[in-house]
Amino acid sequence: MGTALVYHEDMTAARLLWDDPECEIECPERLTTALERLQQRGLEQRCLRLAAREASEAELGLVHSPEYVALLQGTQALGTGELQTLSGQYDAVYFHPSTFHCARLAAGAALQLVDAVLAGAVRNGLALVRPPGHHSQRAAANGFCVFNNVAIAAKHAQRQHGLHRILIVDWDVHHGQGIQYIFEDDPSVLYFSWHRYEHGRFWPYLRESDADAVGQGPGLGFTVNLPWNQVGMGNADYVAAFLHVLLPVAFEFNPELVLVSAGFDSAIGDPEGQMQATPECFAHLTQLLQMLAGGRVCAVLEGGYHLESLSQSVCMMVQALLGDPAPPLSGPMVPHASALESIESVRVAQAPHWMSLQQQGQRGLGRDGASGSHAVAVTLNHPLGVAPVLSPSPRSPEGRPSPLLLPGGPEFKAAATQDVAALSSLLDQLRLNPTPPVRTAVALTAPDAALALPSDVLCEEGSAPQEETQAWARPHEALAQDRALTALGKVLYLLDRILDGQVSSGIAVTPASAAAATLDVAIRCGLSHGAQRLLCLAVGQLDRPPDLTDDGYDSQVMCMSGSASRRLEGF
Ligand code: Q9C
Ligand code: ZN
Repeated sequence: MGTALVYHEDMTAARLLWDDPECEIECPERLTTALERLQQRGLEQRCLRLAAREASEAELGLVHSPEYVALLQGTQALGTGELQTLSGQYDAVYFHPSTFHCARLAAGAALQLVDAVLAGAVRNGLALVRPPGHHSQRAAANGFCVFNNVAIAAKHAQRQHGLHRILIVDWDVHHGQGIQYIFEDDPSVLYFSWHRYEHGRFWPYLRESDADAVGQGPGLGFTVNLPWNQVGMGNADYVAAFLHVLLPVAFEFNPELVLVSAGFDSAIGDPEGQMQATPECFAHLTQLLQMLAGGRVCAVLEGGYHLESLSQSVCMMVQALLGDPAPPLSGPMVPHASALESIESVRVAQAPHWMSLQQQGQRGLGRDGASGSHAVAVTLNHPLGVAPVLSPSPRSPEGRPSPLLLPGGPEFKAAATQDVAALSSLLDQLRLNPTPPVRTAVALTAPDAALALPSDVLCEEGSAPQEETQAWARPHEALAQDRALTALGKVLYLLDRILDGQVSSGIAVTPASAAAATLDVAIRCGLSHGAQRLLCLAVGQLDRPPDLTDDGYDSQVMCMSGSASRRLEGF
């Protein structure tokens, strides 16, 4: 189950034929630069390449009026002066003789992607398209958008594939009011958008972009607007928005398909958005979305006008769709006060419609333990992502682990002032750390084999085909006499494979009585191999908390358990 990349060179044909500073940013290079970077990084080659087709008149008619489609068809024969006059009848739009063809390809690309995912040919994918779609309405072009690609794809998924619940995540920095209007009374399509709003003082200046616009009639609660009232929102703000607004609602909605209006004008460097989120953030957002709808995520490009930031963000998203680990996020991960206010205002506005946003709707986690076994998942985080060899990373003068981009430090300032070189070198560093050949290893002995693991978890092979026959099962058999030692052997075996870069993550099973002791050793093993910071997460009950008091590791380890969380002294 792979990742589709839908594209057609013809979509680079439309371009601005007269002087208009507002529209010139929507240029053909947006597509060519992003595609070149995908090829450079070897990502395009790992995708299933699909050539975009044109959407049919009937398909455009799922969203748009016949008169509007006919008007667009007529633009193919117009001269430059006539095109400019017609463009002037809409807000922030330009037409070119090739616009109709490009816009039909853009909508058709979204349809092909949805068809490929729902037919099971691929798990997910990205349609690289222009013109974008989310501002366009039943009978109006708007904000560079001609046909509403994502809305058409959603209607198509309902009509042709019988879907009942579709989630649209619009992370473009502008409000996709076109999508909102099309589905505002429809409870089968949940529309989430965050957008630069500045209390209504940012384009498109709509009252209905605010958090209290929650949908209408049967669609009440199925429109979720998160307005950013200040510029400069960054990784912490975006992640907080996902964790505290989108994901609770989305899990409760339980979509069968996720469509992403993937605009990257919400990334650092973009002249429209003026936000600060780094490209890696989009890898994390993409990973989070893959927890929904069985991983059926169809992304369609919307905005994104800083060519370098756009290309890197697109690469990050495709990497995450392909299943590669996401690079760590830089910065202090503290949301802005204004972001928290916005998030709280959405939660208040949506609370009547979603149990997951109601305090009293939250239940304590029940005890696991039907099996009496304990799964120990191990993930090591390195400042540069998954590094084959862990080495000590530099520390700041205060003696704390140093993130890649120090707030106020030179790299951070360079990025903040849109210095392309800083972002490039960041991404270049990431290329030095290849994705491990095995994504998830499971160390099992015979009695554990009864565990019902998804078939694609076991020994899933990565991009290096010569590794695929390697046997990961039954490690350290010499220790088999003692269950606890066997369990420890399995965990250490996985740790070794993670530390030498062969495996990204792993699962081993230990008896509940040995879980804490196993963790004690695993933690020491990880730290002695050079890990700087280790998070120990216990889901369910441990027989006792891990004991780290005697050898000075406590400042590098944070332990959290399902029943209580303990932040160790000095961390
Ligand atoms: N400086 C998309 O991103 N101009 N459309 C706004 C405010 C219109 C953006 C002017 C921006 C349209 C798909
Ligand atoms: Zn936008």
